[in-house]
Amino acid sequence: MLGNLKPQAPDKILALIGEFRADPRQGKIDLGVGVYKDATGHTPIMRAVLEAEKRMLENETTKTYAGLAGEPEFQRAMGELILGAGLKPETTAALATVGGTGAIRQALELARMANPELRVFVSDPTWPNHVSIMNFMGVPVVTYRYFDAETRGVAFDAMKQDISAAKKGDVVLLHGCCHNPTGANLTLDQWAEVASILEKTGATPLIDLAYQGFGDGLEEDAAGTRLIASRIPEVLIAASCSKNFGIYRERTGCLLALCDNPATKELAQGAMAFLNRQTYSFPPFHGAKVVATILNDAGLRADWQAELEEVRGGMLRLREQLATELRDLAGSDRFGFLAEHRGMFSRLGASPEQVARMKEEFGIYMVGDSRLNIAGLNEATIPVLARAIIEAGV
Ligand code: PLP
Ligand code: TYF
Repeated sequence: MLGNLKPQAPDKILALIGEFRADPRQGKIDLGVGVYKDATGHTPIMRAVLEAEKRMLENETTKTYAGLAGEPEFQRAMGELILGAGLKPETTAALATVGGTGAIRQALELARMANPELRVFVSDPTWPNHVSIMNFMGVPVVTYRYFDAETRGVAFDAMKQDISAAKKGDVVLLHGCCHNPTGANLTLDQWAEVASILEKTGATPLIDLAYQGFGDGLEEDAAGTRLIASRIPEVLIAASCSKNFGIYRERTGCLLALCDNPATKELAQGAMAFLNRQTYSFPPFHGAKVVATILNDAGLRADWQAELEEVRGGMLRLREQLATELRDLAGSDRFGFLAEHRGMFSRLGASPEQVARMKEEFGIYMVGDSRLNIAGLNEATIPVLARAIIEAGV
């Protein structure tokens, strides 16, 4: 039976990890997979996470099953982190999931249970896993234009035109902040225009919030999501704790379904718990407990926020240094977008040949669409990258 299986194309981003490791060159630079790294190339465990784990080790007395939809303290803390004072617990269903990816998958399953004819509108480009999951599920994907290859900003008029075609029963997938892979984001005024289109069409937004705290700050990065939540009656939010808590391998995420009345919330909550049960029964506990412990303790929370701010500020400084270096080398401001983009990624706008040349000649690894992970840089490698970009003819 299993011999009938067909080979699967590997994830291009994850494949880069192996390729980079196999490269024997000394000065190679890894700007591939989206994992935060400090100046030494290490992905540290955050201080508050270590402290929360220490407390858990001291206090936990059982490993019996916990909540099928997650623990209420985690659901509540995540709801407040994402929605702030706008959280309405009586109409918000919440589910602990296997990372942000699990939240996206369960959101799509939930939407398809509610509408078997579901179509999903996704930005062109988007995180490749979005499209891959939808293709695997057999859910039709419609792309909307998003990235302006000339300015490397958002092609907002085109985006508005394309998402206007989404109808009631369709889902429009939006990146809450720190767009992956481009780094180009909507302004708050543009979020308001998107909300007006969704109001008019009745389509349901699914907001993928994987980088809250990595762009302009915890509150700022949630502002678009909060605006949509304040205006649209039904909103799905798939949040990841992998990046902002640095707990990638613990697989921690959460799906929120904002409903317009308590009866619908009960239906959604029941369907979401059912989806967990059908997929893996109970969601992972450890990472969710770490997150709840941090968010519900003033001291740990303050320390976590301070460290997250250091991480965010460090990436912003790297962006500015790279943009400055390139301005000096290019003699123009055409790479100024690198300082405007937010989050871990920027799409450089290099051709596949130029990306290949940077890898072969300079040992610089980025994703084939010229997405680079800013956190993979440090003060010493910025000039190396800048020279490679110019020499490759970008
Ligand atoms: N969504 C986006 C846009 C991402 O970049 C990621 C990356 O890791 C995820 C969701 C899911 O993350 P995870 O499943 O590791 O929590
Ligand atoms: O885009 C990235 O690099 C991160 C990590 O299948 C990632 O989101 C990449 C691919 C994948 C899972 C996670």
